[in-house]
Amino acid sequence: MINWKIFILVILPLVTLPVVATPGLVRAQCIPNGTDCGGNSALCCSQLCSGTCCSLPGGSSCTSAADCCSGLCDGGVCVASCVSPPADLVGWWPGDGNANDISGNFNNGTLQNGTTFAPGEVGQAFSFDGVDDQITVPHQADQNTGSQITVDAWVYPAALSHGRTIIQKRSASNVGGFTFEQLGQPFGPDGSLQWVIMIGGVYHAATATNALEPVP
Ligand SMILES: [Ca+2]
Ligand SMILES: [Ca+2]
Repeated sequence: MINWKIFILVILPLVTLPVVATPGLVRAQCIPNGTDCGGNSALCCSQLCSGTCCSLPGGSSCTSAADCCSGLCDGGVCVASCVSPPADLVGWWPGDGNANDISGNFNNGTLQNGTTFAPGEVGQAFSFDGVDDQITVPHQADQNTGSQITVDAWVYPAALSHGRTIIQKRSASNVGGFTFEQLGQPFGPDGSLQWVIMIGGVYHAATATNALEPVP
C-alpha cells in the first residue's frame, strides 16, 4: 500500500523553538521528544515527560489533546499530526477512498487494474497487488518540474524485490523521464531504493542500499 504526494522546490522553514524557563534554570531551547527529561516536563518541547519527553505518540489512549505529542486527540486516541503543505506543491494524493489530488492543482488520478485501499499512516492508503495495480494521472504542464523535484511518500512494502514503483513519469521507450522505485536483485541488494532520471535513453541513478526493512 502506498500513500504518496509529490511536490517541488521545498524550502524547509527554520524552526524557532520556544524559550522555557524553570526556577533556577533558563534554557535557550526545549528538549526534543524522545530525550531524557529527568522527570521535568517543563523542559520538553511537548511539555510531556515520562522518563523521556513526550510519552503518548500516535495510537495511544488519551483524554485530551494535551495528552498527545501531536496535540491531537481524536475519539480517545492520539492521532498523528499532519504537516502543512509546502509551497509549490504540485500534487498530493492521500489515498483516502479515491485518487483525487488535494493540492488544488486537479492532478486527479484514476485507480487501475483493481487498486484498492487499506489502513495507512493517516486514514487510508492505496493498496497495490504488486502485479499491475497503479494510479495514473493525466499529464498537466505543472508536472514538468524542471531541474528540481521533491517526493514525499509513505510506503509499506509487502515485498522488497526490484522495480516496485513509488512514482514515475517517463516516455514509453524510457527516452526521458524519471522513476522512484525499489531497487533489488539482480540489480542491487533487496530492500534498496533508487531514483533514476532518463535523458536521451541514458539512465542516471542515485541509490540508497538497504533502505527498507522487511514487513514483520
Ligand atoms: Ca491517507
Ligand atoms: Ca490487479
